[in-house]
Amino acid sequence: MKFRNTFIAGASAILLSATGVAKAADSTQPIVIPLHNWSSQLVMAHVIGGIFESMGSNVEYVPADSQAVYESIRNGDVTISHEVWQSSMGGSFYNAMAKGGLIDAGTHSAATLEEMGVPTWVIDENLCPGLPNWEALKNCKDVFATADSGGKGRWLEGPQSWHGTLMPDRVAALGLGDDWTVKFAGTGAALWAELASAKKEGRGTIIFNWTPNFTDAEGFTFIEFPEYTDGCRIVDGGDGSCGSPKGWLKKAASYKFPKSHPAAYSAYSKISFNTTHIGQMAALVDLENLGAEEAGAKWLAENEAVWKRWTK
Ligand code: TMO
Repeated sequence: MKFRNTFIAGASAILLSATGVAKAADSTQPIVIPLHNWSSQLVMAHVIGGIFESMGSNVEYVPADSQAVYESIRNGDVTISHEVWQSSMGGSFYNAMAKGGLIDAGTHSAATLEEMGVPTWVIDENLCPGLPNWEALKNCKDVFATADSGGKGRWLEGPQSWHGTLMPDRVAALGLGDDWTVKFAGTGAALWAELASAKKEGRGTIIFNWTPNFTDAEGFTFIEFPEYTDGCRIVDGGDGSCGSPKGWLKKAASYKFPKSHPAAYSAYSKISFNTTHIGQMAALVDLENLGAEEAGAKWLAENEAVWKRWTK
């Protein structure tokens, strides 16, 4: 009996590829996928998890901080990070890579921007003449003042876990500190609630936002700040008076993933979502009010032509 069990286990761990070369099968250990606090990332977690499951892999989801996750991947607690946004996460990603244990598993085709901006109707109605040039902000703090902003314009940043003091640093570096104050939203959903209420009240609002996102379809205009250059941020030794980079969106993985799950890793390395795909994923949650898991299942069912080819 013992011999037979060992034999079966051994036999099932070997597959023959088309070229006739023996290949190890994927481990039955779960692939650990992190869950962060914005909608496309949560939906894409379930999309990618569903792709892995369709190939026979086991998957586990864990809530994770979007900066600390790269260290968790390096340490082996998390297997992948499927939305590495250059502007907000590039630093943590490269720091972990330099220490060893984390690999670059490729780049999505979507280009990204994470930046302050206004709903486009604010520009169409000329609430702050000169926008989207940032210098217009020097003359219209009153249009963006709120009950909690102490007479200054309110610059509504996302949750502080996304970029720390990047925006307060920028406001100070651009000499806007006397007129503008940065407030942090508690959640991504609070940003969308603010967009909706500002529109209803016909009141100007400036929020942190990004593309790809569901707001691309509604019209959102990013403010044009002094151009980003390598090293311009305070964390990188600069004075902080620059905007965000027009960036990439990468996929990170544990260096062990290609060996533990060769087939799943091969699919993962081929996954490339574009701006439309990512906007759809966010919209399923932020406009259609689905849960992330349900949204992921719906997206997979409606887009087999996009993802099935990556599993082959
Ligand atoms: C990382 N994010 C897309 C929320 O800017």
